[in-house]
Amino acid sequence: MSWEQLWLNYKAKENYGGRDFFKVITKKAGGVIIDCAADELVRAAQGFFGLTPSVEEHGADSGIILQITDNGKIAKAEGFRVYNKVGAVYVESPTDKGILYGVFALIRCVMLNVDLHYIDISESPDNPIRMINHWDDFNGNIERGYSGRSFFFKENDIIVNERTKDYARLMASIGINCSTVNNVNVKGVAAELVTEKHFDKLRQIAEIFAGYGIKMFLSLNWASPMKLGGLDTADPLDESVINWWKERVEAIYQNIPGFGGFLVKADSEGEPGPFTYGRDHAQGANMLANLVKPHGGIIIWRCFVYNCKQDWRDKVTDRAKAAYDNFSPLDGKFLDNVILQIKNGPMDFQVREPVTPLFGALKHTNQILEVQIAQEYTGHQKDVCYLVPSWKETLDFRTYMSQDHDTVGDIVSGKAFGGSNCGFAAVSNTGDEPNWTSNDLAAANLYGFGRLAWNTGLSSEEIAYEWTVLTLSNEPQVVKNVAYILLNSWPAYENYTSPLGIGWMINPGIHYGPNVDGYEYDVWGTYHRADHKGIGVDRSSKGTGYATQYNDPNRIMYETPDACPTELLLFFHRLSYDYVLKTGKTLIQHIYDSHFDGADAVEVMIKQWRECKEFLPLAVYERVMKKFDEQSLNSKNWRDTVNTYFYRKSMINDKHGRLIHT
Ligand code: GCV
Repeated sequence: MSWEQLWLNYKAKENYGGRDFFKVITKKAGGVIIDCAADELVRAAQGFFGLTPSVEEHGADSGIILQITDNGKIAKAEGFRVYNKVGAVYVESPTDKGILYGVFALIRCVMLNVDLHYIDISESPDNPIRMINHWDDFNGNIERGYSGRSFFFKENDIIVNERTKDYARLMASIGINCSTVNNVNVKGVAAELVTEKHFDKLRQIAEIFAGYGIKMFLSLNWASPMKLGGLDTADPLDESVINWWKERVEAIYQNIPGFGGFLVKADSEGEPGPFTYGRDHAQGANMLANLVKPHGGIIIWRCFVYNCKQDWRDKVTDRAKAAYDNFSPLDGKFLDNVILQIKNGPMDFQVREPVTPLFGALKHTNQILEVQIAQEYTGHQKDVCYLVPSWKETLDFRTYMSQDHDTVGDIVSGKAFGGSNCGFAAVSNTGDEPNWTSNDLAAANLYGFGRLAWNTGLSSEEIAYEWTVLTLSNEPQVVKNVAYILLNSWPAYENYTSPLGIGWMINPGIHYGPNVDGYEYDVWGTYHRADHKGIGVDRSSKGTGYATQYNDPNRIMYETPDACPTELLLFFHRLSYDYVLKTGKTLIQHIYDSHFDGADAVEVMIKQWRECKEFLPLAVYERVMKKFDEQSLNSKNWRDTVNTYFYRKSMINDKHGRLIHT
C-alpha cells in the first residue's frame, strides 16, 4: 500500500529565489541524525527544484551548512538557529537533534515562501517531552482508531518498513521526540513485547526513530510477572516481582539501546495495578523507576484511575474527583524519573470539560499533559473538529497554585518548577490509510499538536495557516476557507452535540452519534441526570464537592451558577430549564438554538469547502467531501435527537417555532 507525505509533500516550487542554496549541503558534524537531516534537504531539493545537491563534509562557505555550535545564543539543547551569512544558510545547534529540527524549520520556511536571503530564526522547544501515544494493539487493531489498521503491528507481529521511517520523519518535522508504539491497554500476547521474542524488530524501530531524534517507549501490563513469569503476585514490593522486572529491564536495554521507558495504565478500567495489592501508585511507579534509572529511562504513569462501576443512586461519588483524590496525596512521593501523565479534563476527552484540578495540586511531582488527537468523542474523524484551540485553552488555564508561572503550560513545560521530566503527550489519530488520518482535515490536529508542543505560543490561526499551505495549497481562497472551516469546527461540534459541558450523550461503547441516555443508565458514572425539572450535576460544595478541588479563585468561580463560565454550566450545576443564562436566554432555549446553530454551521463549512474544489487535487477534495456528507447527516441527527429529548422532558416550546422532531 502506498501512503502520502502530508505536510512533507515537497511539490515543485516555481520562481523561488532560494533555489541555489540547495545546490550544496555541507555537514560539518557527523552521526546518523545529521545524515537524516541532510537526506531531508536532498529530498526537499529534489521535490522543490528538481535538483540533486552535492552533500559534502568540508565544503566552502556556501549553500546550506549544518554545524554544531555552542556559542550561547541558542537557549536549549534541542534549539537551533537558521540564518544567512554572506551567501550561505547556516543551521546551527548545540546538538545534532537541534540541527534536525532546524532543517525541518528551514524546509517549512521554503514552503511558506520565506526569503532565505534574509532568514534569521532562533527557536527552542517549550516542552522537554513531546510525545505521541499510539493505542495500537498487537493484532493490528487500533483502540479508538478511525484511520484504518496499525502500521506498527499486524497479526501479533511487528511491522518495520519504509512507512516506519516516513512516520519518524513526519513526527520529527513537528518536533515530536518520544513515541509509545503500543496501546496502554496491553491485552493478551501484547504483554510479550517486553520479551526476547520481539526485541529484534523493536530494536529496528527504535533505530529508525533514533535517526530522527525520537525515543521509543512501550506500554506494559502490570500483571506481566504473573502472565509471563508464572509468579503468583504482581505486588510491587514483592522481591520476586522486583527481580522479574529487573531482568526484563536489563534485557530490554541490552537489546534496544536508547529505549525511552514505559508508559503505564494501572488500576484503570479493568487493568490491574498496585491497588490490587494494597499498595499506592507511588510504590508501583517507583519500583519500575528504580530499575530503569541506571539506563536513563523514565516511567510515565497515567492518572486515569477511577472507579468505573458507579451506582447512579450514589450522588456523592463523582468520577470527576478521582484523579485528584488518588494522586494529590502522593505529591512528592514519586522518584525523579517518574512522570504523571494527566488527561486535560477530569472525565475523558469530552468536547468540553474543565481543566482537571490535579494540575495545581502537585508541586513536587513531574507532570505531562495528555490530550487526544484521535477524535474518540469529537466525531471519529468523520466530523471535522480542529482541536488546537481547545488544547490552547488548557495550556493557558491558570491553576493559581502560585502567584505567577502557574498555568498548565507553565507546569508541564518546567517553567513552574524547573526540571526536564515533563511535557505534552497526545493519543494519535493515525492509521494505515493512505492519508494517515482518514479525514484529510484531521491531519491538521496531528500537525497542530506537534507544533503546539514545540511552541505553545503559536496561535490556532497560525497553525491552521501553516498546515493548510504546507499540505493543501497557498491559493488565497483555500487558505481563507480552510482556516474558516478549521477554526469554526470545534464550536460547531460542541453546539450540535452535548450542551454546556455536560458531555457524554454519545452511543455507549462506540462513542459516535447521539444517545442522550446511553450512559445515563450505565455504570460508568457519567451521568447528566436530566429529568422533567432540569439537567446537570451539582459539583459545588453542596453537591459532589468536585469544585472544592480547585484553588481559589477557580473554586469560587465554579461554586455558583452566576460565576461559572456558561460553557461549563451543566458540568458544575443542576439547573431548571427556565434558568436564565448570562446571554439572557433560558437554558432550554439555549439548547434548542445551539443545536440549530451547530447543524447550520456544518452547511456553511461544506459551502466553504466546495469553493476550494478547483484548487485542490480531486482525490483530496472528494475524500473530504465524503466525510462532510456524513457530518451533515450526523449533525442533523444530533440536533434532532437532543432537541426532541429536551422538548419532551421540559414540554417548553421553541421560541422560534422551529420543527423539533426525530
Ligand atoms: C485506551 C477511554 C477510552 C478507552 C481508553 C481509555 C484510556 O476510556 O474509551 O478506549 O483506553 O480512555 O485513556 O485509557
